Amino acid sequence: MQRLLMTGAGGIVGSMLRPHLRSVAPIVRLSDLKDPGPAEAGEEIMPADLADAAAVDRAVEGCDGIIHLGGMSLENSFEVILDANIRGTYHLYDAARRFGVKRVLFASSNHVIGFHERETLLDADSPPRPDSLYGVSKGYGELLARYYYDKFGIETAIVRIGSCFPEPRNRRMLATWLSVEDMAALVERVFTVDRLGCPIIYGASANRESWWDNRKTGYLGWVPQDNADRFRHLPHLSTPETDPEDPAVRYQGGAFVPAGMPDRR
Ligand code: NAI
Ligand code: 15L
Repeated sequence: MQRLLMTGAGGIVGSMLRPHLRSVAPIVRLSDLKDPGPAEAGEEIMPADLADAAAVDRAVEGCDGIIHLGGMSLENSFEVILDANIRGTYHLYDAARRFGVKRVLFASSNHVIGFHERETLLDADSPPRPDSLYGVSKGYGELLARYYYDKFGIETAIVRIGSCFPEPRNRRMLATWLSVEDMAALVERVFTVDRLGCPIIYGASANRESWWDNRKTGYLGWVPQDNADRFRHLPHLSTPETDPEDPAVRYQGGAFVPAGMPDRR
């Protein structure tokens, strides 16, 4: 691969992943609404609003692979989600089709399945149970990825990311945490494996507590190495959760589950 596009490059995951991409492609094109900072050797900066089809075309043209992180990453109004995640992901895939991009990593989310209870072990074939409009929009992105694979042969790794942050932020993340090193190892597998197809992969480290089973994607050879347990001693992670019947504790989506509907813009 000669040129890899990463959308959402200025965000939390994009900023952490950026230094790990040198070994994946000689040229990395970084795109976002916001400034991801100056280009380093082997990098290009190309701002684009995902809602702007022409801008997305410019970002995608000339690239061989895409890591699609850009978009609204939390619950928000339908209008915001519509532009960033629904229109934006369509613009990205249709540009990929027209400019001949063959492989994509789509940052989906655990909030596609957030209404499953924690004691239910999920795998790639578990039914979606979104916990938010945000989760619904990621489910749409997953279907779009599947459609562009079946119809046009564009391969996508659909990664239902758990919680990708430098450290787990709460007790729930002892199960959902994904270290950037494990994410980078997944990126490497996605862009080097001979055949990718269109798998659904749960993006979590090898945490002792686990709600997700990735055995159906064992062919990728991705074996996460990190474990959130090394943070368990931290005060905010060692305090027991107060009420096991609290929906934020009972369901996999955590605080997204009981959160109210966002106001209309
Ligand atoms: P983030 O919010 O820090 O980064 C998203 C980036 O997308 C931001 O830099 C933002 O400027 C950009 N963006 C938003 N709307 C845009 C638009 N209309 N056009 C162009 N760029 C736009 O989110 P984070 O945490 O880095 O997540 C990256 C991706 O991974 C997101 O798609 C998120 O939904 C997904 N994800 C992240 C998880 C995590 O734990 N960090 C968990 C599950 C999914
Ligand atoms: C997500 O999808 C969000 O983008 C991220 O900010 C976290 O809230 C994460 O899920 C999570 O569930 O911890």
